[in-house]
Amino acid sequence: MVNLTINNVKVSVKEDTSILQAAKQYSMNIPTLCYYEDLNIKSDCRVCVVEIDGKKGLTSACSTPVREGMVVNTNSPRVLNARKTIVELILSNHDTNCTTCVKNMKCELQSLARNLGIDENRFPSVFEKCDIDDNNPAIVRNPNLCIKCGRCVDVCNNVQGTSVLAILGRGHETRVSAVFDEDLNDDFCTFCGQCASVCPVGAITEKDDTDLVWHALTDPKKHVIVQVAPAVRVSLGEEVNQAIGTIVTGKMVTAMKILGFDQVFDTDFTADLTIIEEGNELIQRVTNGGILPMMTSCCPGWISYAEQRYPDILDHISSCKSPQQMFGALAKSYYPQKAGLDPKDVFVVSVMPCTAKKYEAKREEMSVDENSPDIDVVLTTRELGKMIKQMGINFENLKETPFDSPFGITTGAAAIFGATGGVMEAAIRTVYEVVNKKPLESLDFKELRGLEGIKEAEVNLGGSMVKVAVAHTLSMAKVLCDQVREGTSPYAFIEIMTCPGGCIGGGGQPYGTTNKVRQERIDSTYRLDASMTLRKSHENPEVIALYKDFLKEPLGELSHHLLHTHYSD
Ligand code: HC0
Ligand code: SF4
Repeated sequence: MVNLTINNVKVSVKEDTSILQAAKQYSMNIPTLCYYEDLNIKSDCRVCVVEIDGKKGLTSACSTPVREGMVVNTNSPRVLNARKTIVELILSNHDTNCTTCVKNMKCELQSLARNLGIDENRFPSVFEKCDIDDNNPAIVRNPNLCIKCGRCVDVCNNVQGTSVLAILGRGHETRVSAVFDEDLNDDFCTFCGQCASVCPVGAITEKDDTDLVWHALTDPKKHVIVQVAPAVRVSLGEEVNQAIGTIVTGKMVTAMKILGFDQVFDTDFTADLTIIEEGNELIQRVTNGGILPMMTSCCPGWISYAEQRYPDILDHISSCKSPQQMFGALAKSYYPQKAGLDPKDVFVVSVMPCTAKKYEAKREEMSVDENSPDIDVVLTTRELGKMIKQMGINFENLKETPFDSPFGITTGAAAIFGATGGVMEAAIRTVYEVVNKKPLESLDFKELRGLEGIKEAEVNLGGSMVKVAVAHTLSMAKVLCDQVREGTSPYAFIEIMTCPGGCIGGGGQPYGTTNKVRQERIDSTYRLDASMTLRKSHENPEVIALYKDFLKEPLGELSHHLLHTHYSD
């Protein structure tokens, strides 16, 4: 352990801890605009400067490890003046029209300026307005708000390995942009939104579609229904002042009824349906000598990555649409039939933890009726939080309401879809029992849970041991894809999720998502699973009824028409 003094407090921390982390462990937060837990950026913004006894200049706390006997002052007049000067200089080259900014009240620069008491800037403005890049279906990039902290570049390059964003130019010309200064849409963007998730200001955000939903909700001709993804119920609470990981399912449904949705349905229902279709597809591929390993298809960031970078392995990807799109297809076919409505009057909204779902819903093959998309609008968890606040709902005091039928009964298998490894675990629970014709002894596949980059397990299917693997983040997906490309993959089935931690860490989730937050959301997800009476997709009675009344059989003609798709290179 290393002993030192920070702001007159004697502290003792592990070797190689940075001054920033040491202070944090003792409840003293040193401000920063570039440092982000889980990322690898240091000393870019220099807001975290501190004074060290015996040292002439100021030192950045994020990049300096503690030393025995060090005496640190994080708030001396010299430090405060330097910090204030740095922030004033950033503000002098920034669009400071805060009230119209999407990140108003959630902006790290704004709250830092307020904490430093910057009422007036001592430096003249050198800000020049440039064009906003909003050609991407999911992400908007506003260079007028960028502070060049480098977080988005780091997450895009190092976590996702997609290298779409770069810091270009020098000196006054320095800027963050898509490589070659192209539009974000022209490059290899996967729409994952991880860049938006870590941006400290409003420079990269999801496309805000809340106005489209308000408009539909006030249109008397529209029957507006909404589906909510598995990961939203363990994260929406953070948007409305609940503790991280609070499970808010019932209150969330009530809030959406107050917002004016005619029916509130659960994407978990079509997650169960996906397991039936995808499970049967796997069994068919294994027994008929089909292409293996089969890879999951429910994550649109992964699909877009595969289409761009691994066009030669697209045959490995399951033909199943994602649960979001299976819901959309049923919402524009089966549902209006059952509810006695004209499909043209049904307006379908999704609430997803994901920005790439906005892109998925716009893909042209995602329409039962070629003139209109199955999903009309996709909102992120953050956008739903915004609507709840706009409506003035006191979330904490809401009563709980169950989801509506016929897409309301769900299982624990579907609940865990939102965590990395969850889709695989859900699939194994069903495939094992269908193939082996006996119940699983334990439903919990602990080796597939947690934040390890790649996880694997073995399952006995019909007497032979079959290997499966799970990867999250695209840099980890690349490892498994390279094996598939080279023909060396030892697996029969692979789950890939684009975002760190799976959908619970999606690009549309509440800001401040770190590994600690991811783990809490994951823990809630498995608590939810353990608390449910039904924990296997093939035991969902509403799914069984859907096959009986409408689809007839898994992988049947109607299923193929509505629930399956193809990919293009
Ligand atoms: Fe996910 Fe999904 S699990 S991708 O993360 O499969 O977004 O939560 O809704 O569609 O169900 C996201 C989450 C979903 C889908 C489901 C899958
Ligand atoms: Fe990179 Fe994802 Fe952002 Fe696209 S959305 S620029 S892939 S981090």
